[in-house]
Amino acid sequence: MDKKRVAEILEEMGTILDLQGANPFRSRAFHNGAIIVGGLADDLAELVRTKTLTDVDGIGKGLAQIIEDLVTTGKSEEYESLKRSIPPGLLEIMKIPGLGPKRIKLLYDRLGIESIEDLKSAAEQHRLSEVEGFGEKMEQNIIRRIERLKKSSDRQLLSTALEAAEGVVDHLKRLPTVRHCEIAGSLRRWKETIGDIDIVVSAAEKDRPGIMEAFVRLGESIVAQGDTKSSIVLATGINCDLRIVSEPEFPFAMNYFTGSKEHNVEMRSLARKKGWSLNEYGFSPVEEGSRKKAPVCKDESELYEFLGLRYIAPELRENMGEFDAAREDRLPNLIEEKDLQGTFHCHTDFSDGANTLEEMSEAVRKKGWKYWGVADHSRAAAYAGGMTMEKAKAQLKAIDALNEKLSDVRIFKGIECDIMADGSLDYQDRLLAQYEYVIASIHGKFNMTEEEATKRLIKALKNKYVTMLGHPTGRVLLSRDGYPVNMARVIQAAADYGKAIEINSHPHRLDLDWRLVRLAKEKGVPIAINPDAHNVDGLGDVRYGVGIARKGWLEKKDVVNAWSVKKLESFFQSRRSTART
Ligand code: DGT
Ligand code: CA
Ligand code: CA
Ligand code: ZN
Repeated sequence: MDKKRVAEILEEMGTILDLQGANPFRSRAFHNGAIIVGGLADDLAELVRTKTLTDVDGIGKGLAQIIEDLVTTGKSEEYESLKRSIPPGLLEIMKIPGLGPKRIKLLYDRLGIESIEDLKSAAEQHRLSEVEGFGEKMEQNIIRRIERLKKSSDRQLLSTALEAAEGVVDHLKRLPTVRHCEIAGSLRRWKETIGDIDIVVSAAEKDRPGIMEAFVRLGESIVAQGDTKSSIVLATGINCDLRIVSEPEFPFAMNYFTGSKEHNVEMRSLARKKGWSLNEYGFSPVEEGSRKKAPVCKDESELYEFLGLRYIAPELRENMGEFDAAREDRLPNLIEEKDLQGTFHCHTDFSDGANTLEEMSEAVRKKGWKYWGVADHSRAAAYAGGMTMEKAKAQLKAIDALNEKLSDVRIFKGIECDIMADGSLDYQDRLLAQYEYVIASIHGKFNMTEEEATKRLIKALKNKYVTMLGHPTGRVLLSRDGYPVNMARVIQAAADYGKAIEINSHPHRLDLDWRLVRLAKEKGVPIAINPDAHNVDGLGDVRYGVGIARKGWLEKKDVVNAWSVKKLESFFQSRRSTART
């Protein structure tokens, strides 16, 4: 580990101590240590080797030990345990200018704010002004700074990028000179976060300057402008690249710019084995001066066919086994949004949702779905309007009554029940037994070691009444990593106990991660694509969940909410009779 990184870690340790409200002398030792190490003229590794670190002014025994651990092993137990001692989101908040550790600690102690997301919503709801030293003006400033910070961060949410890209594509498609126009890049592969937007257009050569002119006008600023390639920055702060190619080149350009890089490398190597070199414009003979006529491909599927492969869907193009599967004709028949017949994990105004049971049912009917599952918050999630047992019982009655009335939509009675710190559930079995299904989720006490978190989740899965796990890692994309947890063990436990896991489709979460979705599928764990909807519009978020499900190789049969009401009724019932308590 080099000097710069060691200095960063010492600085971070000092900040964590500040956030804890530790003795200021102690934290200052770390901040000073960071400055000293960062400015060392001598070779740090040499100082460690000769055990002369403590000779440096300002570096005591304790600090020297930490530095030695970092330099020799790349790790420090003291650093790791300090990191575990605070919610990871608190350090993120430090990135917002004007908020020091003292203030952040105050907000954490008083309002439980532990991430940038928390802070933003508290500022928007004017809850910060309740705390001394914070006023309305400060709230406005904080919101603005958070927005700026998000714009400048190098990646964006899939949902933000998709919306922006679709706007650009709509615009370009309206130009009569544009033949084809499609989104490529990580967005077409449905990655959970996006670096920049890539769009490919086919058009006649003479029309290209005009198209580029129209394109760059869509940007807040122009990064580069040419006849075949331009790059702009859109209002959301995201970059957007446009390539224009000829009609015959279009499938090749789409394939190349969809990526991933790793997928492309393998494509090119397969082509080479057949004597062709492959690039974004087409095939050309490897042998110089060869008169071999390059194959023409009218679409991507012909391109794959030429290489002896079945068509590989963009979501799978990560070079993670898709080539073998395509060769051996065992690619999955990927789930599509139209396969969904309903969804679970929906909130109503019984907890922190905005709409009533009736309004949600109507929205579900309009979507053409057959059913939906209510899952409001349980008591422990007090900040989210968690229901008292009385309120929960009243809701159960209300659902029964509404189900009597509704003819074309079936409401499943569910609950999003908090998993307590020890892995037990927030509600007693007697109440849980009255639900048709139970989503178990963690909403508090994120401060755990990996072992603690893993055991906590496994214990919850083992509960007889639990049907599925909600947002399993608690991550918030671009803002907070999930708690450390051994998901392989958790997925194995779900398989052992016959439980399902959700893909939380909220664009900030997309949790279960698609890499783990594949593991769950291999283990035979059914997946629910859940919107975590807090209003009728939120139901639409299943779109992102479907993308992640496809990226995780899921088929219709793997997805709980592609099943019929009948199959679900027996699935929910059988979970209880087979599960151990
Ligand atoms: P991003 O933008 O970071 O979310 O990810 P991508 O995959 O959209 O990457 P980007 O925008 O840099 O490039 C788009 C595609 O172009 C990428 O997926 C594959 C292709 N590509 C770009 N650079 C290279 C390269 O150096 N080698 C190969 N084989 N392909 C490349
Ligand atoms: Ca990109
Ligand atoms: Ca790009
Ligand atoms: Zn939740």
